[in-house]
Amino acid sequence: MTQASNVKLTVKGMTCQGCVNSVTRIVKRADPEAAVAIDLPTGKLDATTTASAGTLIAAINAAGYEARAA
Ligand SMILES: [Cu+2]
Repeated sequence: MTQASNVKLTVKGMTCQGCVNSVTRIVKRADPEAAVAIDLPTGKLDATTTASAGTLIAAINAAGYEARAA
């Protein structure tokens, strides 16, 4: 069993609450139990999750956003 850890990312390309919802869904697809907080103005994503930062970055970028380690 993988221990949940805190993953902080910066996500570019989110322009509205719909984008925030989309990115939140992407994280929850990788880990349904994830706790996700996203600040739209700064693009800061803070997740407590068993998914790795690399997994989340790849999934978010595949959806057309630009994620990187914060
Ligand atoms: Cu949007």
